[in-house]
Amino acid sequence: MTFRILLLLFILVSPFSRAQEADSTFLRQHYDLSEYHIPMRDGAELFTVVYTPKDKSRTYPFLMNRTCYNASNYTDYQVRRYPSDFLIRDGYILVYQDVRGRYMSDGTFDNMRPNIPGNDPGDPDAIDESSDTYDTIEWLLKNIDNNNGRVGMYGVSYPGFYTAAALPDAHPALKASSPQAPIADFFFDDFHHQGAYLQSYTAAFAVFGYQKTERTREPWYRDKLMRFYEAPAADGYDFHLAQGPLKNITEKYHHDNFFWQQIVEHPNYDEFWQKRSILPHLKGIDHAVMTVGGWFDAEDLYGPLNIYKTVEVNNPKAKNTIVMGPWDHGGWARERGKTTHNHIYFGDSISTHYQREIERRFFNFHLKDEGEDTLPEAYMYDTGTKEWKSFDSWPPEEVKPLALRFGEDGRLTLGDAVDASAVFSYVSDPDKPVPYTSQTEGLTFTPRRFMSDDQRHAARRPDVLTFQTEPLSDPVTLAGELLAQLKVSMTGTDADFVVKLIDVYPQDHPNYEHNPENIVMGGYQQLVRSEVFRGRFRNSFETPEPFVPGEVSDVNFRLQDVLHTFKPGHRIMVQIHSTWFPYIDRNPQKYVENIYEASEGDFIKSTISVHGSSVIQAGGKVDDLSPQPAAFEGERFIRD
Ligand code: PG9
Repeated sequence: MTFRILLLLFILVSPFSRAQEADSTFLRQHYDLSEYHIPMRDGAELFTVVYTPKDKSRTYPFLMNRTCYNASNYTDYQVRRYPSDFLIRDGYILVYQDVRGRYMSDGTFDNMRPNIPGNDPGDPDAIDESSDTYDTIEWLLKNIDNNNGRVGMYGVSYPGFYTAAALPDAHPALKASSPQAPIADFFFDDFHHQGAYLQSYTAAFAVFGYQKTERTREPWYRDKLMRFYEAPAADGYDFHLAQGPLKNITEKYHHDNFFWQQIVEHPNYDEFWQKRSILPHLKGIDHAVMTVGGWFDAEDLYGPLNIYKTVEVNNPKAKNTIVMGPWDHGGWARERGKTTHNHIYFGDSISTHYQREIERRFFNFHLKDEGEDTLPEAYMYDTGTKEWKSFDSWPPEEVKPLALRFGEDGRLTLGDAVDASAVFSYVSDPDKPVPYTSQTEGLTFTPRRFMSDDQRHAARRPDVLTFQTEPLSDPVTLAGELLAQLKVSMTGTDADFVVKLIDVYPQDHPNYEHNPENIVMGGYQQLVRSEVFRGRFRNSFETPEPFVPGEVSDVNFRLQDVLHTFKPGHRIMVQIHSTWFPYIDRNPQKYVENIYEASEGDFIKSTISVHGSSVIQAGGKVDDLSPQPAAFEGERFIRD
């Protein structure tokens, strides 16, 4: 195997650190390890690893992590940072379970298995992640000694989804849930962002698109994953551009991948996706929920923000809180001493602070009646001032949205109306797409680093509109939601729109001390928030529509929330463009029914215009003018 493949496997099977070795030693000294096959109501057995404290003088709550990423990774006294060292030492019954259809568990895997409302233990056909969790908890309470009758759940990423998926019709013993970087809806998280496909995820499909044929502790899809890495590719941009249309990826890499086939067959937000969103089912929750996310999470940012907001709206009885820190995907579970994203330094031991002062207190209070419930409604990190801030609501009710408007000569103004008759145009060429990173990177398993990356490479391109304020005389804090309200026209009949919010450093800004790549910060254009929107969905995610050439259309879409203070001397910048590669697949810009089946000849240049009456609403709670994803529940479609 080449070094690259070994490295990928090493990344997939997370490396041990000294701290983890310490965990392992402590676990061996203080915990007993057992493995079980727990029967579900339909007879399927789910493989479950359980660590029980040796000290039988007291009882303990359960702390459960349900995963599609191999519970056997947590056996042999290796728990790999899950949960934190603090919780391990406080004493819990630690539970790790392969979800249905994965590794050592029985059954068929279904990505984001649809929730079936209600819970009838006597109905072996109504199976979902909620019923599997319910049956598991019932079994644990009856079969594991020294438990105190309470259960906590946590999980990062897909396991974060399984934590959220246990919330509807939850078992009464479930008292504390912490969905962390949870997926809420694969049409808006991970594989898609608002209908556009993340081409940077192409390799990841191998992990989720093949059914295993037996109980196994090893990845059964490894040969499919390696298809993607056989030919070393130093430059992911060139590699993906050389693939041409997505249908070539189907033929070359994913011809036998059931999940990829589902993606291709469901390019619009139809029942297939609607049934897999967990958001419409987050009701009837009456226990504590702490949702955790990272402001620089390139994989699941829609999920934590929308799960928190949906629980808040639908469940007045739930003790519902959100924590958002300066982390990338799951960064709070790793302590590297100096907390940085890329090379942007945020402070020391921020993950340890979170683990010790936030997460540990949350579980100990709700599962052991220890300590006090001091967590605010929203504990959010300001990525500009680099400090934690507490809010009584999120988005903060006291904040009114600021209007960012576009003027001639690349001016961005705050609040003033500018020349609505102005028109800003660029020629978007899918054969020369805007790179999504300033660096050359190889093939990613999933994108990570770009979320605070320098944007000067894009600002210098003629197919990127760039607007910026004068250097600020006073600090400007954007706290809350972002809505892009674009008025657009084009010569083509389809287009994507990428909007970026950027913090421009003064030319004389010093370099960061902790800066191993020696990146020059003078004039740095730090990405604060970005989002893509596939314009065909501007009126409905279920029913796409072509644009009429030359006709001005409204394209309104949400970027994910921010908490960022732009300091005096800095500038606020907005960039707008229509390709973002290979993070996002290329829109042909000639409307076709299904972009996954587009041919080379469908890809055309298009002159795209953004009109001066466009505006970005920033901060607080914005008018939600973006198309609302329809909710499927039972036999009825519930439209917001
Ligand atoms: N964000 C993680 C992921 C999902 C699907 C493909 C690749 C990564 C996760 O949610 O586990």
